[in-house]
Amino acid sequence: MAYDSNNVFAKILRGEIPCKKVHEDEYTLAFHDIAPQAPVHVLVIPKGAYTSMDDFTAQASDAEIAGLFRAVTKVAEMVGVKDDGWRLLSNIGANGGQEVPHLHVHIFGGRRLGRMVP
Ligand code: IU
Repeated sequence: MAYDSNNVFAKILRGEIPCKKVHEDEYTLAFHDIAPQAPVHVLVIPKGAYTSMDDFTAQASDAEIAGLFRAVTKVAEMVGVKDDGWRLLSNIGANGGQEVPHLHVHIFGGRRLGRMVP
């Protein structure tokens, strides 16, 4: 699937839509989810134009891939969930329930989370 540059996270990256920013670096932007599902619910997105983990792992540079995962752990620490445990999740494509077609990983935490049930 071709990347849609009009998706909402692309607009956030371009500064056309505001977000509650947690962290930004060369490779990533992290912000609070607009409809949090847990006391802590943050999204981390790459700055590059990737639809999902599928094209990201196929096309991104090693530096972009490392940058995303390093940012995830840094953000978990910044929002105070790292020591208590937290969850990382990425929905991929239609069956995965992905709504926004720009790669994003969810960080959930701040309470004991329910078990993952597909
Ligand atoms: P999903 O993995 O694509 O299903 O998750 C998309 C998330 O993006 C979801 O948790 C929404 O609440 C969140 N979100 C947002 O934070 N800001 C927005 O403007 C929109 C969706 I649209």
